[in-house]
Amino acid sequence: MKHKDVERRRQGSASRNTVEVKRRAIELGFDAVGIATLERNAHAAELDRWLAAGYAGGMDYLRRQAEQRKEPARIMPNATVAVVTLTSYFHGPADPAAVLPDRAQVAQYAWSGDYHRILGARLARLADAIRRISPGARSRCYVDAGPVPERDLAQRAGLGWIGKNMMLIHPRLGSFTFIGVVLTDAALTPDLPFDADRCGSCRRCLDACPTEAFVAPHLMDARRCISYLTIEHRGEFTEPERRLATDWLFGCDVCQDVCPWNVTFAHATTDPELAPRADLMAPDLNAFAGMTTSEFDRRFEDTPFERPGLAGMRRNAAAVRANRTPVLSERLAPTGERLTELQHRLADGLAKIDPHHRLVGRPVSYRVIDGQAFEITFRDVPGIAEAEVQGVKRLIGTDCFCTVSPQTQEAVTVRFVVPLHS
Ligand code: B12
Ligand code: SF4
Ligand code: SF4
Repeated sequence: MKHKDVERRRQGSASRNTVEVKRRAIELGFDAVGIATLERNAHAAELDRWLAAGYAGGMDYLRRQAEQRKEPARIMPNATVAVVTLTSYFHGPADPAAVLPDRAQVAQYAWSGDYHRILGARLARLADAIRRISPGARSRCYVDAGPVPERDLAQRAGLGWIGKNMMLIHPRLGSFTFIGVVLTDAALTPDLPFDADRCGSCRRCLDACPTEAFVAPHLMDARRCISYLTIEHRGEFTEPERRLATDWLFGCDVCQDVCPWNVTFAHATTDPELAPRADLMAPDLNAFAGMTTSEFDRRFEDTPFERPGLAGMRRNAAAVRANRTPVLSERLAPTGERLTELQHRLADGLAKIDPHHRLVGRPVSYRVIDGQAFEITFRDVPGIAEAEVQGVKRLIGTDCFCTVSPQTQEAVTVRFVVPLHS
């Protein structure tokens, strides 16, 4: 047989096998699947710059794995392609204002049992299917573990683009998805990369981040990211870190919650294995303080809370509690007792007049303007009623004025300015 015919046959069988592998992946419950080549990561230089700038904080494993992330072909000998899957874990728009005062917010990806186990088992079944479809093929499965550049591979597999918030966004599923990868030496036909950038001029995610963690589009200082602080950071928080953690007990969804591709297109998942658990969606803030390790293991074994462990969850809960009590910044010290008194009044009063957490738990900052006035700014407020504004003014108890300005389509910034001279 001529070389050309052999090649044509090989390609024919590769594309038949590819169709079959994709069909099987959807049957197994993945929401989307694509095939990526393993050529050098087009964003290798960005990864180097990111690491060199120190933005990875204490995530030393990212430094150790950098060479493989840049050259994914080095991860598994003889691997030729990555079968990349997306699984939506979106449970619909979350309403932080609905979280009760003694409960705290958790990022949606952690609302169900451990995705490493659930998707790991699904990927193992997909690897079995690949072996059956392409006899003798060897595979390795990864989900959020190992030196795999998952978002880059997903983009290369045609599954979406990398948004300004660094999330892989699928045009139909949005960004609340887990990426799963099977590296394999089976002969499969790669998809075309998703080359379009559908963020356009939007920058909602960058503006909404409560900690200003984005240095620029596609560039995050993880040390300022609530997700890093509450999940990956080891040890106690410093005072500035504690403040950055704001009102999140575990992870953070703000830069995804505001994204139009989630707001408009994403649908809540019906995946039974990813059904939300009430004890994970909004845990009792006070439960962790007195919990023993064995109780924690019994209740949260096989959940994402295992990553920070009991010590980390205790630290996070203490930070949320402290952040719900407005604290004057040190910069205000010279203005003395009057401000301290105002702070106490706000701390005690807000909890009572603001049961829906319009202001309590929102990122808050304080500033003295020219030694003349004291400005209190609440960000990410999901709307505020005139009665609530009047309530705060009464708490402040002295002449002050309030401005409410739009921050995003869903959130406003509320400022109270209090004259200091009288
Ligand atoms: C370390 C890590 C984190 C860190 C750092 C996050 C970050 N943005 O890098 C922290 C702890 C902060 C984190 C947070 C979260 N994470 Co995380 N995380 C990872 C992990 C393990 C490695 C990512 C990494 O290498 N980061 C370093 C950066 C530099 O690399 P990168 O993110 O791959 O980015 C590449 C591209 O952005 C590209 N690039 C750079 N510049 C440019 C410019 C342009 C124009 C383009 C197109 C591309 C591009 O180059 C980079 C390097 O190759 C991956 C799993 C994995 N193995 O990949 C999960 C992963 C990225 N995380 C995930 C999730 C779900 C989250 C959270 C949503 C969890 C939460 N709710 O709290 C948040 C989201 C925060 C955010 N906006 O990114 C998912 C993302 C799924 C998706 N659809 O994108 C992943 C893929 C895990 C999984 N298997 O599902 N995470
Ligand atoms: S996860 Fe939260 S803190 Fe981190 S970048 Fe997104 S909005 Fe900012
Ligand atoms: S919020 Fe806007 S800029 Fe950010 S990822 Fe979504 S579309 Fe892109």
